[in-house]
Amino acid sequence: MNVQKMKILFVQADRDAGRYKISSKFFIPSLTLEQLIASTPEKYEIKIVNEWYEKVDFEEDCHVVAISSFTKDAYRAYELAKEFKMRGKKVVLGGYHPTALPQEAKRYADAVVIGEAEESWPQLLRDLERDKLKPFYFKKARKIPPAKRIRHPFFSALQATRGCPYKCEFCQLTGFKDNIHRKRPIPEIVSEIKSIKNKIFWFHDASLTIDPKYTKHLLKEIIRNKIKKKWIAFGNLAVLSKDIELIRLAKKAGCIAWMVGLETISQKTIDTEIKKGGNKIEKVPKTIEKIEKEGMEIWASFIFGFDNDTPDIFDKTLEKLNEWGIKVAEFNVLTPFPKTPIFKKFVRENRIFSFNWSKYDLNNVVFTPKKMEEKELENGIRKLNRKFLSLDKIIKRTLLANHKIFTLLANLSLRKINKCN
Ligand code: B12
Ligand code: SF4
Repeated sequence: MNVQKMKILFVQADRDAGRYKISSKFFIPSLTLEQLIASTPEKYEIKIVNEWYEKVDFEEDCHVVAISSFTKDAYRAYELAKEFKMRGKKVVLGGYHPTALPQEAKRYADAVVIGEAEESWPQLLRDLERDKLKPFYFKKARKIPPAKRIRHPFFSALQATRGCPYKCEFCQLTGFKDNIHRKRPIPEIVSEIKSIKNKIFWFHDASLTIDPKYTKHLLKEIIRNKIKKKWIAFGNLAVLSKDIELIRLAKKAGCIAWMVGLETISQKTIDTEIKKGGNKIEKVPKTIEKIEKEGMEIWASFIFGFDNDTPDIFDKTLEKLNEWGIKVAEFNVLTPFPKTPIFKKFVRENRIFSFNWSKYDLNNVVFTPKKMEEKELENGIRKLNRKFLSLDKIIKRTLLANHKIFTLLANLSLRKINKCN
């Protein structure tokens, strides 16, 4: 491509583009875009549009359009690609959906980046400048650079590690070739945290408890450097249950809450269908107690629609939530994202009745459940949300929480997302 200074437009595609001005998503930054621009050589001119809260201008003055999409946003990404290609722009697609289905994505783009951008993206840009663009790019990142932050009103995000070794059957990461657990050097992370302007940040690691020795080292360095910021991280309850030192260090290092994938209250489902490394239901209440006693919160996420799930699973889950005193919880429909083991299983069993990707959002049922009707699954989650997220229950839980503002905001945003108003 023979131009003086190549201009790149980065877009985070959103199925619901234009529908929300200020939505709860606004409160969470897109680390994807921030890592992408961090991997872009300085010599290019860049512009960023996050469709979660910004509008794309098809007449934008640019040469290349780089679009990222989740599965639910795939059609929007393809629509954007078509519009920009019609206007003579080079279009590159990447992110979770193009990584899962690169051949599909290629039908709409000049090139597809499969997996991580750090090595592939600069290579693609070099090839583009020499008019030698290849259809597909795939290279695992050797080094994860600090994110280039897009100023965000409340929060920032970063990753200390990438990848996850647990291989849960429903998880998108399980289906990816570059899903290898890698840890960034601790001094780099500490200096990245220091550079963050917001007082609160999220660790977007798949799980910050995969290597407790590494995490404890990181936490000790955060404490030693007297960093006073607060943070939230994804973690594995089974690991936390065995490690009070990790829990205490996390609190001292600024942790407000752990987001944990409890997934189900059924041990049988964990053992036979999820195969997640070692979650033991009997240990859940004590672990929650320990974490709360040390001054942090738990944000638990659950999935419904497993083969063992019967229609009474919703009420039984609510009972357990109350018994365990969980303050924040989200409920998702089992979703067979392409390339995951569960997708392959459901295809083999001929149980997927909708390949309409815009429904792959953890709210719609796209497969035939084994022990309940499709509607029972959908309605069961809806009712559970209504009961758990009723205003009186939210207030009760908030009053009991260590972090009242966090608990209130998290519950209210889940209430809004799940349309419980
Ligand atoms: C943090 C997180 C969130 C955050 C923030 C998301 C964000 N993008 O910042 C929040 C809580 C908002 C969120 C919400 C949701 N999430 Co989420 N989330 C994650 C999590 C844990 C990390 C994402 C992240 O920040 N990664 C770090 C960035 C740097 O990595 P990356 O996005 O992969 O980008 C790299 C490459 O993919 C590549 N790349 C990406 N795009 C492009 C584009 C181009 C052109 C190029 C060249 C390269 C490229 O370059 C990047 C750097 O290497 C992942 C699981 C995981 N551990 O990955 C799930 C995950 C992404 N979420 C998922 C889902 C389903 C959702 C929701 C739909 C759930 C729901 N019902 O609410 C929503 C949708 C949000 C929306 N936009 O509407 C799924 C997506 C599966 C899929 N195929 O669609 C994942 C994979 C979880 C899973 N285990 O299955 N999520
Ligand atoms: S622990 Fe979380 S990130 Fe890791 S494979 Fe399971 S669902 Fe995916």
